[in-house]
Amino acid sequence: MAKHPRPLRVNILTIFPELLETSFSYSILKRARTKGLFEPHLVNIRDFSRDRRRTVDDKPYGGGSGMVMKIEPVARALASVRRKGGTGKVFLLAPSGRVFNQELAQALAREDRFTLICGRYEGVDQRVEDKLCAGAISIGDYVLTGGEPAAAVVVDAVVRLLPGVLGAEDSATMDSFSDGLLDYPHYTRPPRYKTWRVPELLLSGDHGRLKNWRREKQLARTWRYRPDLLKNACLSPDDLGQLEKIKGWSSRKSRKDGRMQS
Ligand code: 9D3
Repeated sequence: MAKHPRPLRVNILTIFPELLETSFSYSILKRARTKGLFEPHLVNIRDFSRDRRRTVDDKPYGGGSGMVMKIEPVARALASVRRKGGTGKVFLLAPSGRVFNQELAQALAREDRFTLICGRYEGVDQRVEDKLCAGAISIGDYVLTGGEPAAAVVVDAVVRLLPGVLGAEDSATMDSFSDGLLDYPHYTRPPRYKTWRVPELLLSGDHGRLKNWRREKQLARTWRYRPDLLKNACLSPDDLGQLEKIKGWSSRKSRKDGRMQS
């Protein structure tokens, strides 16, 4: 851990700051704040509306259903952040953005600050993304009611990567995921719950067989749930042999279960 870790400052523009406050107040994120490693700064976009009703949305040009978030309150909220030390890179959270992943989380963890804008309604005036942002970020192919849960996801993934946030144990664990495969299954006591047993091999203390078993489970899970990951995974000749066996098992199983033609 660095001697003088500088906190990561994350500014979040939203019309529901309370919704995000709680997501930074538990567990590892709470500890990161206490340790001075993470400083969230929530900005209520509505505070930057100038009419009596604190309006932040309006009807879309060209018609259509739903409302669009206006640019002025967002631009003024950003300007206020700029006056108080700067925004860093600014991202709009939107379903049409670049899909968030671990690589982007790592890049953001290297910044000293960044700013997220949470959209609401059917969308945000496009000039916000085009003129005020470095880009737009989506967290995946499903429809949320707004950008706030997405901001909570981005912040969670980034903050746990900051030096000093996780213990040395966890950091070592992270290395074992860098091969691009899914994790192996985990078990703890008791060895038998009702009739459900922990795999015998895990109780045996045979480290050689344990290592092979875990690797095989990683490969089998990845093949089953995320075959797309195998294209970029770091695989040894042994892994490739193992994988061919797994594929054989799963195609025979599929025929047996009637999920395949032949
Ligand atoms: C049919 C048009 N809809 C786009 C899929 C409109 C729309 C739905 C939901 C526009 C905005 C939203 C609110 N979603 C977000 O603000 C959002 C989001 C998401 O819905 N999915 C994944 N990532 C994100 S980041 C922000």
